[in-house]
Amino acid sequence: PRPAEELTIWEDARAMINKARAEGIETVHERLQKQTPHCKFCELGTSCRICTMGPCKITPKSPRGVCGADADVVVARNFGRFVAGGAAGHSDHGRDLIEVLEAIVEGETKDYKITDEDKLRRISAEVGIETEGRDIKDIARDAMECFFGDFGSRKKEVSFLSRVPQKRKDIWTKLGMVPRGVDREIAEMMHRTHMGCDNDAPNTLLHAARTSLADGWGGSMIGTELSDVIFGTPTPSMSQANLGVIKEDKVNILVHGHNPVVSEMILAASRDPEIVAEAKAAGAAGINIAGLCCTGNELLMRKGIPMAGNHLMTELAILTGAVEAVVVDYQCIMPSLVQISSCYHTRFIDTAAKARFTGATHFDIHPHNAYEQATEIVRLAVKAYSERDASRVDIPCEPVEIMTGFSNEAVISALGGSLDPLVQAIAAGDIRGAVGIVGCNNPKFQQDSMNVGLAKELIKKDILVLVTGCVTTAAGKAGLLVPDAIEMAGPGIKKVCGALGIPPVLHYGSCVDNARILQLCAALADALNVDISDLPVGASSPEWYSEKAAAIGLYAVASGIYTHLGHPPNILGSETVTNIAVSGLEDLVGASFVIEPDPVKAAELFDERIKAKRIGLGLSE
Ligand code: NFS
Repeated sequence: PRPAEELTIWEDARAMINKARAEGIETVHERLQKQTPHCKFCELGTSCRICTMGPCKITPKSPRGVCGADADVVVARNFGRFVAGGAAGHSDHGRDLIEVLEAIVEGETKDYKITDEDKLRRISAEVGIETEGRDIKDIARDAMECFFGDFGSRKKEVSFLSRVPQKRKDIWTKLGMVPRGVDREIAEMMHRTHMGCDNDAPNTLLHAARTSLADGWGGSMIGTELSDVIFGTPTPSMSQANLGVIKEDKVNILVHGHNPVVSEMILAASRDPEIVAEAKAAGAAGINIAGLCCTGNELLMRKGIPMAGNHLMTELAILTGAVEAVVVDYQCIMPSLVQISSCYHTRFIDTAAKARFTGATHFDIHPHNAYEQATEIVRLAVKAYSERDASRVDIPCEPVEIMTGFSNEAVISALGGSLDPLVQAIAAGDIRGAVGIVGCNNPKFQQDSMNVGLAKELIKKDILVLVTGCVTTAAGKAGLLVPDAIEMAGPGIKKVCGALGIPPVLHYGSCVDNARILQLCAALADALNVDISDLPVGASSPEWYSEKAAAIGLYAVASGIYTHLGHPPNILGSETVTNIAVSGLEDLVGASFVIEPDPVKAAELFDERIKAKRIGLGLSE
């Protein structure tokens, strides 16, 4: 096996990989090795399994599938479906928030409420709902109807397109890329890629972009905004990250997945004095909730709950031997967690009808029973504590401090009520530009080497970094999410962030919260009276793996944001598709993808891009 040092840059991860090996427990790294080399056709995107005349693979000797589809068509169809899968994930998550809002409006839950009434009024007004002098429940009902409507077929465009600069919308209109309805675009992608429909690769790709826009400006944005309405809009606070947030003397519950709906209830139940007393009676010092992946990000942003780890830490967290329960909702949850939990006293609990795991304990959680179910789950964890084997516990490090909670609302308030100071800092060149580094871990890369490496390089060049998703924990563990990290930044960032007392790398939330970054870019473009593609900004997903990340990358590009990926999607089997992705899109939407595995080189590419955009705006380089 490859040495742990090669697999990850982190001490806590290395310790747990070695513990797994010593205990004979298989992790993602061993499984990757067994799966390597991967199928070349699948890697290139040139295998087709969408009908039973096949499956087909495109080779020089057989350049067309049984139906006659060539490499371009096969690759474009596969990629289109890949993006649709990602958009479906984010957007179905968004829909779940509308259903919670519905339960609140209909009086079917006492566990959830409207926490940020101001925000509900604000976003309702933005989508054209009358708010003046109306009762909050009536506004909420209209907002619920409006957002449910964004998923359907009766609208010409999703409601939050009200936030998109007119120039951008004109481009989308011209290209036939205006997202009409979330479910509609996803269903149409499935239709177009059925055998015998859209057999023109560029045309398929335009619809893939439209589908991704329905995610970014539709489902994801609704998910973010309603999560803020229901659970509170994030404000800056301090917390901690890495495996050291798991506490030896406490009942440890890890919440994992993406949606705050269940995890917020687990958190509330863990603070129930009666259950805390039960934990103490069992000999524990208390109950400790820590997060993994994006559910972790949601609780971190709003409640300051510490982050145990990102994607490649999820298996390793259980290997500490000190986790009583892993409570999951959906997405990015490796099924292997069930097996690893069973090697310890750890209870693995699934909570969503649409994401069940063989071997898990299932709790059927809905808005009407959520808190009561959560109390049962926390009690299960308390019970498991007495079964913990102290001789197998190893918590390999002390936690690192991080700052979190940078919603746009929090940033604007820190700036004194408007974006003007940020615009001025950009104009003056103190902040030369901004890049959102987002997305995952992938065992094909040394964990977090690129996520951290790129962030460090960019801030040195006075480029502000915003992080979401699994890059959050990476940046946090590297010490980049604290105000002191300005010491690692260039002079301009040091001056501006130093004066504001904020880090040079800002935690902007979970992956659906990339919608916050879209909104910020749109607001900046409006403030400068330009298009988003004119801004000195970029996006990157260095270590991405998921369909969701592909959807994010594509909506960033389609929104006019130059986007870096550490490795390509499975499209290289088609020259046409590859060329569109890395250059052709530039002419169409004013931005494209760039693939670069080296973080230093990637930072240079961003530097060049930002220079060019600054000059375009009449600013100094
Ligand atoms: Ni994003 Fe969040 Fe992490 Fe990647 Fe998965 S948790 S939605 S997909 S792995 S960043």
